[in-house]
Amino acid sequence: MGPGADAVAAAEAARRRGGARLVTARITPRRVTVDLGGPTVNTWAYGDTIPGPLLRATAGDVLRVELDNQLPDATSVHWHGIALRNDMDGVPGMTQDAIPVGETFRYEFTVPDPGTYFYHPHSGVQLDRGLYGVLIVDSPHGAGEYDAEWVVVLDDWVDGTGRTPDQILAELQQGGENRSSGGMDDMDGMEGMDHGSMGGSMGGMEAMQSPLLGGAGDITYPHYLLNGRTSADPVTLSAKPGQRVRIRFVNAGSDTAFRVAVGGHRMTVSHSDGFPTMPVPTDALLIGMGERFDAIVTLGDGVFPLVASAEGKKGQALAVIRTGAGRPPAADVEVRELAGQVLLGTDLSPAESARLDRRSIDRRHDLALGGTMSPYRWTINAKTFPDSEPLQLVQGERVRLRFLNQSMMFHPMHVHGHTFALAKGGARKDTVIVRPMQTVEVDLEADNPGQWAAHCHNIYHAEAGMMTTLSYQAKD
Ligand SMILES: [Cu+2]
Repeated sequence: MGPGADAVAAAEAARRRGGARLVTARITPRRVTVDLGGPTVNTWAYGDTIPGPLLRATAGDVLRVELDNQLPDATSVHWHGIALRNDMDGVPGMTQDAIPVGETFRYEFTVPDPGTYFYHPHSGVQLDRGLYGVLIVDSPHGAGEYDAEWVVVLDDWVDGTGRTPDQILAELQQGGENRSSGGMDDMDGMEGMDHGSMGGSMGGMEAMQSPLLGGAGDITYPHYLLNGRTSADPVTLSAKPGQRVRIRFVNAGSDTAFRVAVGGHRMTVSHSDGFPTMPVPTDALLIGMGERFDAIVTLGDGVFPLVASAEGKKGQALAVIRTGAGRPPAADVEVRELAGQVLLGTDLSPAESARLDRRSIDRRHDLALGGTMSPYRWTINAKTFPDSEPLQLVQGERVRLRFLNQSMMFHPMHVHGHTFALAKGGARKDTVIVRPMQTVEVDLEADNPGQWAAHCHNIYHAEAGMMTTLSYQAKD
């Protein structure tokens, strides 16, 4: 059942309310020169800033975005986390043709659910340039109980510092000896490798291990950004002492999970991938690529660092929270909370309103995750996309997906067009970290017909094959 199927239009019609408000925007991806707060880089971005324009709508609205492709390459936009109509999902070769250089494409779809989302290309490794922006969908029933809101977008940055993401992917794929290993198949050859090869870009096992995630990434980045700034010249977030602030965290990184914390404070997690959770206080939060978390913080009086540490890597991004007098923190400030209690998405429970109804499972699919560094190849069920076997489902079914990580690298697995529930009463999510050798089961309601990508949100893994299709079949 393709993106042009009647069932896709019918699903959209069912979402569309009479008199729905139309929210319009125009986004122009193009080459830019951007100051990252220290380094100035030539890169690709959605306009003059990184992140790109903040889009905001209310659940039930129709979002219409004209995408004017001024890049030197074909592109597309994926509306990450939104359960939208399949033909607007932005996956070239699956839901649309790539938008050619110099042409425009109109994305238009109903936004069904409130929450924190983001948009980015689904073309090659373009996401690892400056091409990302946040989409906030407000509830028609009003905001929650907080005084202010901050959007905090995290990114790992290399573009314009001597190599492009495309060059890095090519280096990984050209491979060679002296390679570090993320894949099981390479385990025997790990000892004694020279990890200083490839111009220092590829991490060695020592440098790229996380006690929480195992293999923490394939790439060492020179910079980590918070709202487009390095820690050398960070953004300042201002509020008043005692205010309750909702922080909307988005990890737009391509190969880096971030551990976030606010110095001198605890955070109370309230949402995961847009959907409300049972509130949980924590010192720190681990955010995989493609994941979003909202947390409430009640602010003290003074100046505090908000730190996003590159998990298992060297470096951090920073924001300065200012509610009163005080000196700004140093770029390499150490925040005690980062070493405290760390929450992952798999630790959360859904709020009552986000619980998936109890139902028996109609269909099960296994997604075995594997890979090797040499050759650079990441697989689902031993296949690389587009040679993978599509996973079939039928509208109306309850489907259980089982992610079986058979590699020594973590994979944040993302499913398009649906928000799944972590099995056995876990939180609603669309992206979930699967740790090395871990199995994670998720359930989803097959209620959005079409052809949907399911892939690792490490963009290098996805490009090296770790992607498959959830393929709705016609009912007989
Ligand atoms: Cu992966």
